[in-house]
Amino acid sequence: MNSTDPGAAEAGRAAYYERLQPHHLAPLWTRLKSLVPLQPPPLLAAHHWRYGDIRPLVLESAGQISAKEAERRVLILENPALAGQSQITTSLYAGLQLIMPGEVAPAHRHTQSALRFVVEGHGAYTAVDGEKTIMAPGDFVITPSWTWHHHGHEADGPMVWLDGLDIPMLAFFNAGFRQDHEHDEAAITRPAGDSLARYGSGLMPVGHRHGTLNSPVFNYPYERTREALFALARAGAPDAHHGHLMRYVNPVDGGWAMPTMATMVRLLPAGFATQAYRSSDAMVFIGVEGRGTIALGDTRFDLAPHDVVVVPGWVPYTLHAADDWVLFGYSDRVAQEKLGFFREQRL
Ligand code: 1HN
Repeated sequence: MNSTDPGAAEAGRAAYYERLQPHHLAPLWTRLKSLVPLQPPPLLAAHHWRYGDIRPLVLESAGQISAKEAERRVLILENPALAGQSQITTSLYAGLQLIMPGEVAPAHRHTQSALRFVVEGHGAYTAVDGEKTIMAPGDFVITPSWTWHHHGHEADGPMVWLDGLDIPMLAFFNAGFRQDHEHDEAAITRPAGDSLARYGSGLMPVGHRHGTLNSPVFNYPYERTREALFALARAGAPDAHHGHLMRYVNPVDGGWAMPTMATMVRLLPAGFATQAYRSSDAMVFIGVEGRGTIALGDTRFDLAPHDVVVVPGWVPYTLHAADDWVLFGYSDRVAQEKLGFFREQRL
């Protein structure tokens, strides 16, 4: 090969690469810069689901299939850049689940963890690991990995909640397992409110030995969350980049409530606008109360309550509250932190 002739060198390399293929070998040097990018490439689209637009379609699903037949009657919120992949971000899943009076979504368990954020309705319950909790709008409920869970609805009217799961994360590790319970309803072994009394009241049983990375509290009622947020707003100024931002906490160790999904809620007082912020975790937001705007570059999403927005990681965004605005969010931040590569920047 003539090393001074670039054309010949190129042809020589191409032939060499072809001879590598049957041996299942590949040259790193053609790929290194994309394998190890300077910063996260734009794999996700930012997107806004207006609840007012999609609610009729969610309710219509009740006429299409029962909760029992569906197992979980859910419309998946798919990132437009990941169509067909059942993902809202590269690591997370989101969906809107509907349960109607008298229905049961049968018991199963899986290694994927789930969170619920209640959107509308009253009287439905979820049972997790032997305890039922009646859910109300704004409640944040967790279903830890490998815990039996089913849902039921013994009151009236449709009930809708947002499901967040770490499905793509488990798929990445190829560590997904599921087991279907032999009965539609798993046994209830503890009274409603038991875990909140034991672990969610600033108290804990002496000698409690905790065997999981999840919070032992599995329903964080909105009534309490709201009271805390508004008390904070009365007590002091909001953070310039976040507003009054709080995370749901595991009372055992003070960490996040779940090991794979970070969950947080914030209040932005009416008229307040944040400074730009970015972080390496893509965020899924859902409006709770009031209205506000999420702005990324030239894109502005005006959020009504129950609207869902996904913001890709490392894209600067600002929040602007039209009213006193409560916003729930989840991301894979907790996993990124534990693995040591989470980044954030206040701009
Ligand atoms: C699941 O078990 C639930 O328990 C919701 O409500 C959504 C999406 C994929 C796989 C399992 C639930 C799910 C899910």
